Amino acid sequence: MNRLHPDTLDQVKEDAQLPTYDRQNLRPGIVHLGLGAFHRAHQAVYTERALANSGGNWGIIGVSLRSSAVSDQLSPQGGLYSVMSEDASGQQLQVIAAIQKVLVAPRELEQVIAAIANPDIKIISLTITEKGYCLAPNGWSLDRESESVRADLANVRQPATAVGILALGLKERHDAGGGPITVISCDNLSQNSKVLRSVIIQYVESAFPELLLWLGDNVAYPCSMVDRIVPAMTEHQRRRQGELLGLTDDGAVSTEPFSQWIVENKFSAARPDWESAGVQVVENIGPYEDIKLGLLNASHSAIAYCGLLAGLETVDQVMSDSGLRGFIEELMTQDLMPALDVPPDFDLPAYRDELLDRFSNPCLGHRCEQIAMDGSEKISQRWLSALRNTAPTQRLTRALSAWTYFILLTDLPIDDPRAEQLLSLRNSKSRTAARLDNVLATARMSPETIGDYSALRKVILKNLKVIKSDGIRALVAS
Ligand code: CS2
Repeated sequence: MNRLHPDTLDQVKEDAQLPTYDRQNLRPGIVHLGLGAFHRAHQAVYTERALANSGGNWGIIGVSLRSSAVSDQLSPQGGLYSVMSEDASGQQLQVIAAIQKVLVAPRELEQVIAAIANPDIKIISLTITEKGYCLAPNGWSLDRESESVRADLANVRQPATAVGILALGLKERHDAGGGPITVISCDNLSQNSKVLRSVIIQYVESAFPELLLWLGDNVAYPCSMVDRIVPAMTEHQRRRQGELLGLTDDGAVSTEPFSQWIVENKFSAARPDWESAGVQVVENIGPYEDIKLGLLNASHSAIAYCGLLAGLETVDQVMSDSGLRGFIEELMTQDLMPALDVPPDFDLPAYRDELLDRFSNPCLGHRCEQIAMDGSEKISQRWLSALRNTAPTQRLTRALSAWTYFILLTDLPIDDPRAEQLLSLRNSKSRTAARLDNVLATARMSPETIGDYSALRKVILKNLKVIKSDGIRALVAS
C-alpha cells in the first residue's frame, strides 16, 4: 500500500471524506503547542470543517514540545492524516489537511518562536497536559522551584517548557510589532486559560518584565472546555485504519463519534469560523468546564484505578463488569453530581447516562493505564472540589483509596511527573500510615485543602486494608 500524501489522495477509498478546500493557497493562522492525538482528533477537525465551510487562512503549524515522533509520522505525509470515529453502529473516516507544518521545539526552536511572532498568526492553542503548566503545589502559580522552570528562567532564550516558549514567542511578537493574539488552553484544567495566563504573567515578570503592559493589552486567554475520548493508537489499529483508508497512515488517530468544544467569547483577534463547525462560543464557560471535569474526567480516573486493581485493561471492560459499573454509576450520582453547580436548563442525569454509554464504547480500547498516567496532577483537578467541602464522600474516598493503593502497594508502573517521589514512597520501609500524607500531598490533598482531612485519611487506611485482603471488588461493593 502507498502512504497517505497530497499526491496519493486519489487512492483513498471512496467511503473516506477528503479535504474540500484549496489547501495549496492556504496560509497558517494558528500555532498549536502539543501535537498529540487529542489535538489531531479535536481542534484540528473543527478547524478543518471551518476551512471547508468558510475558508480563511487558518492553516495550523503544529509544534511538538519534546519528541520528533509526530513530525516523523506527519511530515512525510505532507501533514495529512486520517481520523476515524467509531462505535458499535459503525465508523467514519476523514482525511484532515489543516495541519500544514510540524515543528519539533527542541530542534527547531527559532522557527517556533518566529511562528508565534508572525503577524498572520492570530491564535495559539495548547494541549500540553496538566503537567505542562508547571504549577506549584497550590495548583495556581508558577512552580519556580521546578527544575524545568528554573532552567528556562536561567536561559530565557533557550526555553524548553511550553510556558517559556510561549513567553519568548510573545516577546518576539511584541518586538516585531506582531499585534494582538488569542491564546487558548485546551487541557483538562479548571479555568484552563486563566491558569495559563497566570503562569505566563509570572514567568514574564521574571524573564521580560518590559512585556507586561503589552501582554495585558494584546493577549486574550479564553477558557475552553474540550471533550472527545481519543485513546492512544495501537499498531493493530493503525494497520486496520490504513486498510480502510486504502493507504498506510503513520499519523492515524481513532476516536469516538462524540465531540464537543466550548470556548469563552473572549478573543483579541480574528478566528476561524469555528461556530459553523459546531464550536459553541459562550459568555460563561465555568459551569461547562466544572461539569465535564467533575463528572467525565473524575469518573474516568476512578474507572482507571479501579480497573487496574481489578486486572482489567480497558474502560469498556470495566463498564462490562457489573460490580464496577454499578460503583461508577453510584459514584457519579451520589458523590460527584451533588458537588456540581449546574445551570437550570442542564440535564445532569441525561449527561451522566450519555457518559456511561460513551465509556462503554467497545471500539475504543481506551486503556486504564493511559488514563492512570499523571495521576498526581489529574486527580487534584478532578476530585479535589468534590472532596474539599463535604465530609469525605464514601465512593470518591474509595476511588482515592484505589489510587493510593496503586501508588503504594502494587508494582504497577507509575507514569507521573512526580514518579520519582512516588516510587521512593512505594519502596520506603516505613508503615503505610506514615507514608500516606506524603502520597496525598503530591496530589494537593492535605489538611489545608480538605475540610475533614483526618477523617478522610482514616477511611483511606481502612480501605487499603480491605483492598489488600479482599481486593478492589470487595471495597467497591462494601
Ligand atoms: C482522560 C481524558 O486520559 C484521561 O485522563 O480522562 O483524556 C478524557 O478522555 C478526555 O478529557 C475526554 O474529553
